[in-house]
Amino acid sequence: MNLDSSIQNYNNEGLGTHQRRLEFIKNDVQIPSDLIQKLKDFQIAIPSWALGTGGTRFGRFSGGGEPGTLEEKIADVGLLHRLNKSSGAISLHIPWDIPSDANAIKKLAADHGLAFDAVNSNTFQDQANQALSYKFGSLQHTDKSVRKQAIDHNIEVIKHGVDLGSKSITVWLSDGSCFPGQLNFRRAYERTVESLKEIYAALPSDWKLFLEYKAYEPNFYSTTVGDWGQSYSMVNKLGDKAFTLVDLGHHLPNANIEQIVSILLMEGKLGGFHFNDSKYGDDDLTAGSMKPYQLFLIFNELVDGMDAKGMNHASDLGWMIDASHNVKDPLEDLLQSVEAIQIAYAQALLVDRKALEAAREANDVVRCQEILQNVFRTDVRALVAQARLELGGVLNPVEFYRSAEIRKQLIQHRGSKTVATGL
Ligand code: LRH
Ligand code: MN
Repeated sequence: MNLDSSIQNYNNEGLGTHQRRLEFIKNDVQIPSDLIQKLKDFQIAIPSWALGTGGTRFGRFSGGGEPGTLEEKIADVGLLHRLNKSSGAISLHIPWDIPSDANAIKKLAADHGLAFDAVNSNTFQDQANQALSYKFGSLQHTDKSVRKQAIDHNIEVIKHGVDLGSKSITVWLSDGSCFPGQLNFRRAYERTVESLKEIYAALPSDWKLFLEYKAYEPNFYSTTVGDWGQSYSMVNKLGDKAFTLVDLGHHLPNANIEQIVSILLMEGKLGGFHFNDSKYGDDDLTAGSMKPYQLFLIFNELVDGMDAKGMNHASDLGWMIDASHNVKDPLEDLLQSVEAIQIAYAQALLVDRKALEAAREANDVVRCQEILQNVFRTDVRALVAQARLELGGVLNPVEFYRSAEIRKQLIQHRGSKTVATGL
């Protein structure tokens, strides 16, 4: 039986239960008339570097059937999109995923209904044929020729992106220092901005540059683009096409990420997200698996802030996942992340903003919490499933993925030893 008909059969079996659940929430909650359409338009890009098993310095436990080529990675993202109809883009990492034939890759992606989101440069590793090392940084490096090598790499990444129809580049710099005294912070900052200006100058007119900050790792004393303030101050020096990218795992413990998001958005310098979750460091875990309330609070600020600026929820920010899978099937993990993000967005669309603002202006603290937590405790999964169903997707993607034994089929086709490039 082909995939389409097994999906049809699966949905038919679950339709009754789904409609009861949908009826229940429709009777229980005031659903904005455009909510389902907004969920259907909301597409989340899948990272090309998170389709295999990740690992840590202590070990890597492959699950088998991993995509060994860019073509197989596109097929896997295409499969995710076929199931949830919400993963309509792939974000490539260069040089892990250099397209051998850009037009062929572009066509293959289009056949799977996929576009190319931000391309990612990599100056945090030394490639085999690389002349100069990034051991002591890239755009911050004390040696001008190392900075030039890193600038040229980013410009090359932009070229690959242009060939694929991407409209943005994400620059994450591992640059920093591991010990007190090692680095002149001001020089490192100035050299990084000077280098970014050369990359910015190479941006096509309709492109964006996302500068991703991170508190620590792989440097463990300072990171030159270490927090939202450093990234924000740098992108302001670059120009209107430069924005800050928020990776949820890149903050120090207890950082108020939803507040950071609201300010960057208000300032017009929020470019997009790398969604994941974490309990301790940059754990790159499933979105919504540790702190689902924080994910909801972030989307609550996003909907409020984007509506205040008349922004288009689906297209005005970069919605991307950045995860690494140590113990879960990568595709199941990604399906769970997309679901958690859609749920947080749907809940944020249900918040009665007029009532919330009135309670805030009245300093009715209890009422403010009641308004948010009533929504957070509302089960919106039937709404997310309805949006999927209307796009021809699966009622419950993870359950279907398992019942169809898709990983088993991938292992039969690809074997158990294939390794996907990436983290
Ligand atoms: C750094 C990071 C960055 C990517 C890498 C794969 O921690 O979040 O976004 O380049 O992971
Ligand atoms: Mn990231």
